[in-house]
Amino acid sequence: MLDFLKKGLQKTFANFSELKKGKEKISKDLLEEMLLEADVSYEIIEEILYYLPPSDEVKKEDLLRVMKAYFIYDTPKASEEKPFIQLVLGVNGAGKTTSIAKLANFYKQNNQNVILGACDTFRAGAIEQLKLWAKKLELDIVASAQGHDPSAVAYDAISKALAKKYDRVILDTAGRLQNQKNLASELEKIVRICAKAMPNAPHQKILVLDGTQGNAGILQARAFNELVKLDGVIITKLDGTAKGGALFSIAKELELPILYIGVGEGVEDLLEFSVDEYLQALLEGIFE
Ligand SMILES: Nc1nc2c(ncn2[C@@H]2O[C@H](COP(=O)(O)OP(=O)(O)O)[C@@H](O)[C@H]2O)c(=O)[nH]1
Ligand SMILES: [Mg+2]
Repeated sequence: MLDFLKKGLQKTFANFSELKKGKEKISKDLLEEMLLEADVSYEIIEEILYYLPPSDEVKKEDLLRVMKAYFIYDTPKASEEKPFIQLVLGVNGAGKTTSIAKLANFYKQNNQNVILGACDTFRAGAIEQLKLWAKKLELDIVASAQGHDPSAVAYDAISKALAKKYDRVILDTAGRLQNQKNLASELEKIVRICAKAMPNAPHQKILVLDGTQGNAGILQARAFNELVKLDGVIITKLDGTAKGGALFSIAKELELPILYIGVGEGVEDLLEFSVDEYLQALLEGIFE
Protein backbone atom coordinates (compact mmCIF):
# COMPACT_ATOMS: atom_id res chain seq x y z
CA MET A 1 0.00 0.00 0.00
CA LEU A 2 2.73 2.46 0.87
CA ASP A 3 4.99 1.52 -2.03
CA PHE A 4 5.17 5.12 -3.17
CA LEU A 5 6.53 6.06 0.25
CA LYS A 6 9.04 3.22 0.27
CA LYS A 7 10.32 4.29 -3.15
CA GLY A 8 10.56 7.90 -2.05
CA LEU A 9 12.42 6.94 1.11
CA GLN A 10 14.77 4.64 -0.79
CA LYS A 11 15.79 7.62 -2.88
CA THR A 12 16.08 9.84 0.18
CA PHE A 13 18.17 7.32 2.07
CA ALA A 14 20.30 6.14 -0.89
CA ASN A 15 23.27 8.26 0.23
CA PHE A 16 23.28 6.52 3.58
CA SER A 17 23.19 2.94 2.32
CA GLU A 18 26.93 2.35 2.65
CA LEU A 19 26.92 3.63 6.22
CA LYS A 20 24.18 1.40 7.52
CA LYS A 21 24.59 -1.73 5.38
CA GLY A 22 23.29 -4.80 7.19
CA LYS A 23 23.25 -3.07 10.56
CA GLU A 24 20.87 -4.03 13.34
CA LYS A 25 21.59 -0.78 15.07
CA ILE A 26 22.60 2.64 13.84
CA SER A 27 24.25 5.55 15.59
CA LYS A 28 22.22 8.45 16.89
CA ASP A 29 24.15 10.82 14.65
CA LEU A 30 23.22 8.85 11.57
CA LEU A 31 19.60 8.59 12.68
CA GLU A 32 19.47 12.34 13.15
CA GLU A 33 20.74 12.95 9.62
CA MET A 34 18.36 10.44 8.09
CA LEU A 35 15.30 11.86 9.82
CA LEU A 36 16.25 15.35 8.69
CA GLU A 37 16.50 14.07 5.11
CA ALA A 38 13.04 12.57 5.50
CA ASP A 39 11.60 15.98 6.47
CA VAL A 40 10.96 15.22 10.12
CA SER A 41 11.18 18.58 11.91
CA TYR A 42 14.28 19.29 13.97
CA GLU A 43 12.25 19.78 17.12
CA ILE A 44 10.73 16.33 16.79
CA ILE A 45 14.07 14.70 15.99
CA GLU A 46 15.51 16.12 19.21
CA GLU A 47 12.55 14.78 21.11
CA ILE A 48 12.87 11.33 19.56
CA LEU A 49 16.57 11.23 20.46
CA TYR A 50 15.77 12.32 24.00
CA TYR A 51 13.25 9.53 24.53
CA LEU A 52 15.49 6.80 23.12
CA PRO A 53 17.57 4.75 25.60
CA PRO A 54 20.79 6.58 26.56
CA SER A 55 23.08 4.55 24.33
CA ASP A 56 24.89 5.89 21.24
CA GLU A 57 23.32 3.14 19.17
CA VAL A 58 19.65 2.95 18.27
CA LYS A 59 17.72 -0.30 18.01
CA LYS A 60 14.79 -0.67 15.64
CA GLU A 61 12.28 -1.72 18.28
CA ASP A 62 13.16 1.24 20.53
CA LEU A 63 12.79 3.65 17.65
CA LEU A 64 9.43 2.14 16.71
CA ARG A 65 8.14 2.53 20.28
CA VAL A 66 9.20 6.16 20.49
CA MET A 67 7.85 7.04 17.05
CA LYS A 68 4.54 5.37 17.65
CA ALA A 69 3.86 7.66 20.59
CA TYR A 70 3.38 10.53 18.13
CA PHE A 71 0.34 8.88 16.62
CA ILE A 72 -1.85 8.52 19.66
CA TYR A 73 -5.37 9.76 19.38
CA ASP A 74 -8.88 8.38 19.58
CA THR A 75 -9.72 6.06 16.74
CA PRO A 76 -12.18 7.65 14.35
CA LYS A 77 -15.85 7.11 14.99
CA ALA A 78 -17.37 4.23 13.09
CA SER A 79 -19.85 5.21 10.43
CA GLU A 80 -22.85 3.73 12.19
CA GLU A 81 -25.29 6.52 11.51
CA LYS A 82 -27.27 6.31 8.32
CA PRO A 83 -26.84 8.41 6.36
CA PHE A 84 -23.35 9.21 7.59
CA ILE A 85 -22.63 12.89 7.03
CA GLN A 86 -19.08 14.04 6.32
CA LEU A 87 -18.22 17.73 6.13
CA VAL A 88 -14.99 18.45 4.30
CA LEU A 89 -13.05 21.61 5.14
CA GLY A 90 -9.78 23.24 4.19
CA VAL A 91 -8.21 26.20 2.40
CA ASN A 92 -8.48 26.74 -1.35
CA GLY A 93 -6.32 24.39 -3.32
CA ALA A 94 -5.72 21.94 -0.48
CA GLY A 95 -7.45 19.21 -2.45
CA LYS A 96 -10.95 19.10 -0.92
CA THR A 97 -12.97 18.58 -4.07
CA THR A 98 -10.55 16.02 -5.48
CA SER A 99 -10.45 14.13 -2.17
CA ILE A 100 -14.25 14.13 -2.02
CA ALA A 101 -14.38 12.56 -5.48
CA LYS A 102 -11.85 9.92 -4.42
CA LEU A 103 -13.70 9.17 -1.19
CA ALA A 104 -17.07 8.94 -2.88
CA ASN A 105 -15.66 6.61 -5.47
CA PHE A 106 -14.12 4.43 -2.76
CA TYR A 107 -17.43 4.19 -0.90
CA LYS A 108 -19.32 3.49 -4.10
CA GLN A 109 -16.99 0.62 -4.90
CA ASN A 110 -17.88 -0.71 -1.46
CA ASN A 111 -21.55 -0.78 -2.45
CA GLN A 112 -22.60 2.34 -0.61
CA ASN A 113 -24.96 4.97 -1.99
CA VAL A 114 -23.31 8.34 -1.83
CA ILE A 115 -24.70 11.79 -2.47
CA LEU A 116 -22.52 14.88 -2.74
CA GLY A 117 -23.39 18.40 -1.59
CA ALA A 118 -21.73 21.30 -3.41
CA CYS A 119 -21.54 23.70 -0.46
CA ASP A 120 -18.62 25.66 -1.92
CA THR A 121 -20.95 28.22 -3.47
CA PHE A 122 -18.37 30.98 -3.25
CA ARG A 123 -16.81 30.19 -6.63
CA ALA A 124 -18.84 29.07 -9.64
CA GLY A 125 -15.87 26.95 -10.69
CA ALA A 126 -16.04 24.97 -7.48
CA ILE A 127 -19.61 23.85 -8.10
CA GLU A 128 -18.78 22.94 -11.70
CA GLN A 129 -15.73 20.95 -10.63
CA LEU A 130 -17.74 18.81 -8.21
CA LYS A 131 -20.49 18.37 -10.81
CA LEU A 132 -17.93 17.13 -13.33
CA TRP A 133 -16.62 14.54 -10.88
CA ALA A 134 -20.18 13.47 -10.07
CA LYS A 135 -20.91 12.98 -13.76
CA LYS A 136 -17.70 11.08 -14.37
CA LEU A 137 -18.18 8.79 -11.37
CA GLU A 138 -21.97 8.52 -11.76
CA LEU A 139 -22.72 9.97 -8.36
CA ASP A 140 -25.74 11.96 -7.27
CA ILE A 141 -25.22 15.56 -6.29
CA VAL A 142 -27.16 18.43 -4.79
CA ALA A 143 -26.00 21.84 -6.01
CA SER A 144 -27.29 25.36 -6.30
CA ALA A 145 -25.94 28.48 -7.98
CA GLN A 146 -22.92 30.56 -7.09
CA GLY A 147 -23.57 32.94 -4.20
CA HIS A 148 -26.45 30.90 -2.79
CA ASP A 149 -26.50 29.90 0.85
CA PRO A 150 -24.26 26.83 1.31
CA SER A 151 -26.25 25.82 4.40
CA ALA A 152 -29.33 25.37 2.23
CA VAL A 153 -27.38 22.99 -0.01
CA ALA A 154 -26.25 21.01 3.04
CA TYR A 155 -29.82 20.87 4.33
CA ASP A 156 -31.18 19.70 0.98
CA ALA A 157 -28.51 17.06 0.51
CA ILE A 158 -29.11 15.59 3.98
CA SER A 159 -32.91 15.71 3.58
CA LYS A 160 -32.67 13.94 0.26
CA ALA A 161 -30.33 11.34 1.72
CA LEU A 162 -32.76 10.69 4.57
CA ALA A 163 -35.78 10.44 2.26
CA LYS A 164 -34.06 8.25 -0.33
CA LYS A 165 -32.07 6.15 2.15
CA TYR A 166 -28.57 7.00 1.02
CA ASP A 167 -25.67 5.60 3.04
CA ARG A 168 -23.50 8.67 2.93
CA VAL A 169 -23.45 12.40 2.30
CA ILE A 170 -20.19 14.23 1.59
CA LEU A 171 -20.33 18.01 1.74
CA ASP A 172 -17.77 20.21 0.01
CA THR A 173 -17.15 23.68 1.49
CA ALA A 174 -15.46 26.94 0.53
CA GLY A 175 -11.93 27.46 1.78
CA ARG A 176 -11.97 31.19 1.54
CA LEU A 177 -14.52 33.97 1.75
CA GLN A 178 -14.18 37.77 1.78
CA ASN A 179 -12.55 37.45 5.20
CA GLN A 180 -11.87 35.07 8.03
CA LYS A 181 -14.89 36.21 10.02
CA ASN A 182 -17.25 35.42 7.15
CA LEU A 183 -15.71 32.01 6.75
CA ALA A 184 -16.06 31.32 10.45
CA SER A 185 -19.71 32.28 10.58
CA GLU A 186 -20.48 30.42 7.38
CA LEU A 187 -18.90 27.20 8.62
CA GLU A 188 -20.63 27.49 11.97
CA LYS A 189 -23.92 27.97 10.20
CA ILE A 190 -23.40 24.94 7.96
CA VAL A 191 -22.68 22.80 11.02
CA ARG A 192 -25.77 24.16 12.81
CA ILE A 193 -28.04 23.55 9.80
CA CYS A 194 -26.69 20.03 9.30
CA ALA A 195 -27.80 19.23 12.85
CA LYS A 196 -31.24 20.65 12.05
CA ALA A 197 -31.56 18.36 9.08
CA MET A 198 -30.40 15.34 11.08
CA PRO A 199 -29.54 15.17 14.81
CA ASN A 200 -25.78 14.84 15.44
CA ALA A 201 -24.88 15.65 11.85
CA PRO A 202 -22.27 16.25 10.57
CA HIS A 203 -20.88 13.03 11.99
CA GLN A 204 -17.36 13.66 10.79
CA LYS A 205 -15.63 16.99 10.15
CA ILE A 206 -12.59 16.32 8.03
CA LEU A 207 -9.84 18.80 7.31
CA VAL A 208 -7.97 18.46 4.03
CA LEU A 209 -4.35 19.58 4.29
CA ASP A 210 -1.83 20.03 1.51
CA GLY A 211 1.05 17.76 2.52
CA THR A 212 3.60 19.94 0.76
CA GLN A 213 2.81 22.95 2.94
CA GLY A 214 4.67 21.95 6.09
CA ASN A 215 4.20 24.30 9.01
CA ALA A 216 1.77 26.59 7.19
CA GLY A 217 -0.59 23.66 7.01
CA ILE A 218 -0.42 23.13 10.74
CA LEU A 219 -1.32 26.76 11.42
CA GLN A 220 -4.31 26.46 9.10
CA ALA A 221 -5.37 23.27 10.79
CA ARG A 222 -5.30 24.92 14.21
CA ALA A 223 -7.46 27.75 12.93
CA PHE A 224 -10.04 25.36 11.48
CA ASN A 225 -10.00 23.25 14.62
CA GLU A 226 -10.91 26.31 16.64
CA LEU A 227 -13.79 27.13 14.31
CA VAL A 228 -15.32 23.69 14.18
CA LYS A 229 -14.05 20.81 16.26
CA LEU A 230 -12.36 18.51 13.71
CA ASP A 231 -12.51 14.71 13.75
CA GLY A 232 -9.70 13.86 11.39
CA VAL A 233 -7.52 14.94 8.51
CA ILE A 234 -6.73 13.93 4.96
CA ILE A 235 -3.20 14.81 3.86
CA THR A 236 -2.95 15.34 0.12
CA LYS A 237 -0.14 15.61 -2.44
CA LEU A 238 2.18 13.18 -0.73
CA ASP A 239 3.08 11.81 -4.17
CA GLY A 240 5.27 14.81 -4.96
CA THR A 241 7.64 14.70 -2.02
CA ALA A 242 6.96 11.18 -0.76
CA LYS A 243 9.24 11.52 2.23
CA GLY A 244 6.45 11.49 4.71
CA GLY A 245 8.43 12.77 7.68
CA ALA A 246 6.19 15.82 7.98
CA LEU A 247 3.37 13.55 9.14
CA PHE A 248 4.99 13.49 12.59
CA SER A 249 4.48 17.21 13.04
CA ILE A 250 0.91 17.00 11.84
CA ALA A 251 0.05 14.12 14.16
CA LYS A 252 1.76 15.74 17.12
CA GLU A 253 0.44 19.26 16.70
CA LEU A 254 -3.13 18.39 15.83
CA GLU A 255 -3.70 15.24 17.87
CA LEU A 256 -6.14 14.18 15.19
CA PRO A 257 -6.23 10.92 13.29
CA ILE A 258 -4.91 10.95 9.76
CA LEU A 259 -7.74 9.19 7.98
CA TYR A 260 -6.50 9.08 4.40
CA ILE A 261 -3.60 10.30 2.32
CA GLY A 262 -3.75 11.59 -1.24
CA VAL A 263 -1.02 10.35 -3.55
CA GLY A 264 -2.01 11.74 -6.95
CA GLU A 265 -4.66 13.51 -8.97
CA GLY A 266 -6.49 10.39 -10.14
CA VAL A 267 -9.60 9.04 -8.48
CA GLU A 268 -7.81 5.93 -7.23
CA ASP A 269 -5.02 7.93 -5.61
CA LEU A 270 -6.33 7.85 -2.06
CA LEU A 271 -5.03 5.48 0.58
CA GLU A 272 -6.41 4.63 3.95
CA PHE A 273 -3.71 5.71 6.37
CA SER A 274 -2.24 3.10 8.67
CA VAL A 275 0.26 4.23 11.32
CA ASP A 276 1.78 0.75 11.49
CA GLU A 277 2.38 0.52 7.76
CA TYR A 278 3.74 4.03 7.64
CA LEU A 279 6.24 3.45 10.46
CA GLN A 280 7.16 0.08 8.98
CA ALA A 281 8.06 1.75 5.67
CA LEU A 282 10.06 4.44 7.44
CA LEU A 283 11.96 1.96 9.64
CA GLU A 284 12.71 -0.32 6.71
CA GLY A 285 14.26 2.66 4.98
CA ILE A 286 16.34 3.48 8.02
CA PHE A 287 17.58 0.01 8.93
CA GLU A 288 17.56 -2.06 5.73
N1 LIG B 1 -0.36 15.53 -7.02
C1 LIG B 1 -1.51 15.62 -6.34
N2 LIG B 1 -2.37 16.60 -6.63
C2 LIG B 1 -3.53 16.69 -5.94
C3 LIG B 1 -3.84 15.78 -4.90
N3 LIG B 1 -5.06 16.13 -4.40
C4 LIG B 1 -5.46 17.21 -5.11
N4 LIG B 1 -4.55 17.56 -6.04
C5 LIG B 1 -4.59 18.69 -7.00
O1 LIG B 1 -4.61 19.92 -6.28
C6 LIG B 1 -5.37 20.89 -6.98
C7 LIG B 1 -6.43 21.50 -6.06
O2 LIG B 1 -7.37 20.50 -5.73
P1 LIG B 1 -8.89 20.79 -5.38
O3 LIG B 1 -9.53 19.50 -5.08
O4 LIG B 1 -9.51 21.62 -6.45
O5 LIG B 1 -8.71 21.69 -4.09
P2 LIG B 1 -9.83 22.46 -3.23
O6 LIG B 1 -9.71 23.92 -3.63
O7 LIG B 1 -9.43 22.27 -1.81
O8 LIG B 1 -11.14 21.88 -3.54
C8 LIG B 1 -5.95 20.18 -8.19
O9 LIG B 1 -5.16 20.47 -9.32
C9 LIG B 1 -5.86 18.71 -7.82
O10 LIG B 1 -5.76 17.87 -8.96
C10 LIG B 1 -2.89 14.73 -4.58
O11 LIG B 1 -3.05 13.89 -3.69
N5 LIG B 1 -1.74 14.71 -5.34
MG1 LIG C 1 -12.88 22.79 -4.29
